[in-house]
Amino acid sequence: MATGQLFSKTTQALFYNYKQLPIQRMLDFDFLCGRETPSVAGIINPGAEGFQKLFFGQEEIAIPVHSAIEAACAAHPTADVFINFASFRSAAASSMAALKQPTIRVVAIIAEGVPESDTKQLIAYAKANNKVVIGPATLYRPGSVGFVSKSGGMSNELYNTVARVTDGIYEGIAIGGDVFPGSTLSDHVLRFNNIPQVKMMVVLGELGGRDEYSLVEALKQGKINKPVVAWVSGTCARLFKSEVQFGHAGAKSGGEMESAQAKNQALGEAGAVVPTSYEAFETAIKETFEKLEVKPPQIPEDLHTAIKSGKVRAPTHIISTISDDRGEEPCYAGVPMSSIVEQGYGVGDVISLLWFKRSLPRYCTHFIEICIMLCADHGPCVSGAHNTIVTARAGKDLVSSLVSGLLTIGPRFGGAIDDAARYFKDAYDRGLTPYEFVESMKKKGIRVPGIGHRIKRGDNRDKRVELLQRFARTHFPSVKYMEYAVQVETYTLSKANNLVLNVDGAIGSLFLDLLAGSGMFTKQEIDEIVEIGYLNGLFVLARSIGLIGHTFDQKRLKQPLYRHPWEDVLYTK
Ligand code: Q5B
Repeated sequence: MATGQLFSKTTQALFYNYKQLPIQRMLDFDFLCGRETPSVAGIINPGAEGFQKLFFGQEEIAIPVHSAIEAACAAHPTADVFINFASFRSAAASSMAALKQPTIRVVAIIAEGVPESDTKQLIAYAKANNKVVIGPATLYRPGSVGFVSKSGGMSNELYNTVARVTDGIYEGIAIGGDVFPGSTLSDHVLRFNNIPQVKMMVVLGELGGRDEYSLVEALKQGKINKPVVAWVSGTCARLFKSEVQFGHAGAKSGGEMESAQAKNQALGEAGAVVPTSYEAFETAIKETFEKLEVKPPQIPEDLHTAIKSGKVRAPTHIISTISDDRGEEPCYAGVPMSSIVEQGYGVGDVISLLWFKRSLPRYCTHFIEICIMLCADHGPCVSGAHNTIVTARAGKDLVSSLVSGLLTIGPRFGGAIDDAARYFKDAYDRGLTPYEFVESMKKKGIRVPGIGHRIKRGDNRDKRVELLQRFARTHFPSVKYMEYAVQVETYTLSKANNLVLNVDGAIGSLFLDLLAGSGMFTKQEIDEIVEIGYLNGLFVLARSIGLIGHTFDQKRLKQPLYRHPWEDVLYTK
């Protein structure tokens, strides 16, 4: 970078305080300017670390986020500009911290109202250390407009205008307002005319002198073949009774020829695009640029904004029918939370809404709740609880301990409800006798799901099964599937004393009765529920309660790492 030059096309900054919008605007500006690297190398967000996703043109990029200035400077030693978006209360402290970093050369403070005494200290420190403190910088957009003006002050105004309505400035020159400038407006316009990257010229003259006439001559002689949009300011001079000297030495209308009106007219007649007033200058530049075959780069519109304005449509990636949290309050299957609470809904009702997408009669939801309560736990020795206990004692967290227990739920342990419902329904609907059903299963080598237990026997029945059966016989309109399961049990018990109807079999058969007898489901819906397999969910949900309890229990008891005793293993070759 040349001596004295503050910024180049590769300058990178650290952005202090996470403000998504201004950072995104900077990156959009980079993109428009054709920068190859983003001007923001890193973000400092006190106390937070990670990455922030932002757009660089159409691409998403991840900008590193650092929790402290020192860390950011160490990570990005070539980022020598510090853009401080801290509030006026804290901007001084963070700016000073940045100035003290050897890698930081320029600090730009955005806040207004920083205490003067603090600002003076910053200035003094910056001067002593050959650093620069600046406020918000003026940016320009590089493009294909050659701009020449007499006034330096007005150039800034026009840079902004040109950047807004074209693809930006290729080169901007203020020749100065003296009577005899070193170079003239036409010198630069003729030079621009030979630069291929310059597609049109914008000229801002002013009253006084005859410089604009050299441009008029050049236009008349056909020396300029690119569009020229020109305006000579100072048309208000005629409103004054006597001659007026404007800011520049040369800006006084000596006679009619030097008036802004005369020069504008001459330029227009020579072929320049001359607006009717300064206010119309911007539109004239815009319209002239639009006629060129130059397309300014466009910032891609955010998808959310484009969808909102109806410009685009985008396919959704997820379809959901059971709940919605977009409104004032979340809804389960269309029922708002407040109704669920105010109408005294229970867990059974919530399961009805979220699993079956409908409100079921109270006896159904009560049955669901009984299932949950009865299956919540069955002591520490069953597969699930054992795994959870071992995991908790290995020092694992709640979710790991819970999940390790849940993973044992399957065809042998707790996860036989769906298969029990499938096989009992199929056998009953096909009119198979219990004998035909059990023997056909045996031939296929399949154990009857819902039948058999490790400790329950014909003379030591499962109390849970009895409780469920009693409730159903009292409240369900029909218990045909359950009665069929009982007949199957009678037959299997005749074969072996452990082949009782177990809790999975009781729930599986009774849920078939609930689905068929409640009148709330079509035949097709029942088939779908059985086919998809909703019912193991009851055991998974219920047993989670117990597994969580076992985790807490082990942690409360501060139990050490579990090791299975050698004596309990048969070592054999
Ligand atoms: N035999 C449950 O078996 C168990 C037979 C069968 C025909 C059957 C077994 C089974 C189906 C799956 C099922 C849910 C593995 C159970 C639950 C939750 C729990 C758990 C808790 C809780 C038990 C001995 C003889 C053999 C077998 C024959 C066994 N079952 N024949 N159909 N279903 N059931 N699971 O005691 O001739 O000697 O070769 O797979 O419904 O998980 O509390 O513990 O709340 O946590 O190990 O209640 O029944 O019997 O394998 O030694 O078999 O009976 O073919 O005949 P066992 P085995 P044979 S509830």
